[in-house]
Amino acid sequence: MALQAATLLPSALSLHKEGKSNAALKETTLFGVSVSNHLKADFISSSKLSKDFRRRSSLGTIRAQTVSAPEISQAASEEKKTLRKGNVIITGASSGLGLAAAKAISETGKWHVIMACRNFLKAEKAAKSAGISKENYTVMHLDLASLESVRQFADAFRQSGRPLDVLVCNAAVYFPTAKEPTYTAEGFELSVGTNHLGHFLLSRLLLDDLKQSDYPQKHLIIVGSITGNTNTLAGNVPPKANLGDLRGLSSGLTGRDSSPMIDGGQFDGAKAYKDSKVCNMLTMQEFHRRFHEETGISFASLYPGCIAETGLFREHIPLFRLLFPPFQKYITKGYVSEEEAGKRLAQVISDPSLSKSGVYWSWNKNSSSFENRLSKEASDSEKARKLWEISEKLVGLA
Ligand code: LMG
Ligand code: NDP
Ligand code: PMR
Repeated sequence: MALQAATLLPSALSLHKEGKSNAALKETTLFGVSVSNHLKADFISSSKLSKDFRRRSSLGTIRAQTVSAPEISQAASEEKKTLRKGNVIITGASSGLGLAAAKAISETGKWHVIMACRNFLKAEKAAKSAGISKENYTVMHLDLASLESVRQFADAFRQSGRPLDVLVCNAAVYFPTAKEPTYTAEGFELSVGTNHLGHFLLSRLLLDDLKQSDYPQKHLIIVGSITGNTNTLAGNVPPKANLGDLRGLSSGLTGRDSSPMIDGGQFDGAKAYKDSKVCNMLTMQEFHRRFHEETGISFASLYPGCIAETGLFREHIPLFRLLFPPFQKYITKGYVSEEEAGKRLAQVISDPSLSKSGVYWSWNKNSSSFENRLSKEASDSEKARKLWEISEKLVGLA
């Protein structure tokens, strides 16, 4: 792999088509940037922002509670109507991007976060240590590697009586060093089973709830990634994503009498993850085509930047975990902190200027969002339709 990656580099440099993306590896910035400047910048970015946020959100609460004069009480109740807290479910909010987004969005004071997590205790602890106020979050159990658990979660959420305004499919697993596949409760290869099939069922089950929302922001967000997009340098680091003709998926990804890989090939953990991200981006677009006009729900995906220190890399070799962050910071310049990535996802959740449907959002070096282009495969509508139909069968919806 090291050799493959190294030999890829010279040709890969000219592959960059990300336009303004912060993910871009530019020849000019590769060797020309002073490392010390970057080190300074990194040290300056502190937790100041979270303190500012907290101050703002507590002010918001006080203002809402102190309105008492009769002439303004009607206005206040009008305001209350429009200002009810939004409810957002974030899967995998117990670490990394999901936790950072939960923190960022709850600190606005305008959202209640349902942290949908497989490890209840870990999620509670994570919320506490991130400083998310009790009244701004609820932890609910969800194990995406079990379709039964997904169904139970959807039922339990409905029984809670909360309206649903935004669903964020964020959780993921990545097994870069696994020699053999592992499986979900229903026997699907674990990365595609969790990252795609679990989320596919969850989104389908909760679509009606989203539809009924009267909130200004009404979104289904599915986190994608640059590594699933072969129109980028990062997407060309082998093994590359490729769903082929979906023959492995059609056979159920069981690895027994059929392949555990979507394209029907040999098991490769890194490829399975990248394939699952392509599924995430295709699914978002298929949702958009089928349901945007009818429901008014906005469907979006995003690449928040390379968050090189999250739990996603927990299964990677220690050397990778050591070198990957500086590599992304100083060489590719694609690095973002969990805090910054969390703010980006929070933007897609609540910023009206990012409410366009069917979009794959990315951010440039100045942290400005833009509508990015997906690779040929990740925007293939015929493949998206086929993926949808096969996935429906696998999760028991058809
Ligand atoms: C594989 O491991 C798994 O084995 C496989 O199962 C699969 O999971 C796959 O795609 C997933 O990954 C990957 C393994 C080897 O990765 C690593 O162990 C580390 C890779 C990360 C980065 C490489 C680090 C390079 C050195 C960085 C130092 C950083 C510090 C900079 C800042 C200094 C501050 C003081 O695979 C690799 O990918 C390794 C490839 C090694 C080549 C590295 C070159 C990258 C540099 C890019 C610049 C290029 C310029 C070259 C030209 C020089 C000419 C003068
Ligand atoms: P983390 O590992 O930090 O977070 C992943 C989360 O998913 C964890 O909370 C984890 O739970 C949860 N999870 C895993 N399996 C399940 C399951 N079966 N049921 C419920 N929850 C589960 O990684 P990141 O924050 O990096 O990843 C978040 C998203 O961002 C992913 O979709 C990833 O593909 C995407 N992404 C990440 C990038 C990066 O550079 N890190 C770049 C581009 C996209 P637990 O805490 O219990 O392990
Ligand atoms: Mg990649 C612009 C260059 C760029 C960016 C933005 C990423 C993001 N990566 C880039 C370039 C390179 N990477 C290059 C040149 C190499 C060869 C040295 C390289 C290697 C590499 C590895 C081994 N990169 C990786 C790995 C992983 O194991 C990660 C992965 O593919 O997980 C599926 C990864 C990533 N690089 C990224 C991002 C965002 C990842 C994390 C994967 C994801 O969340 O989708």
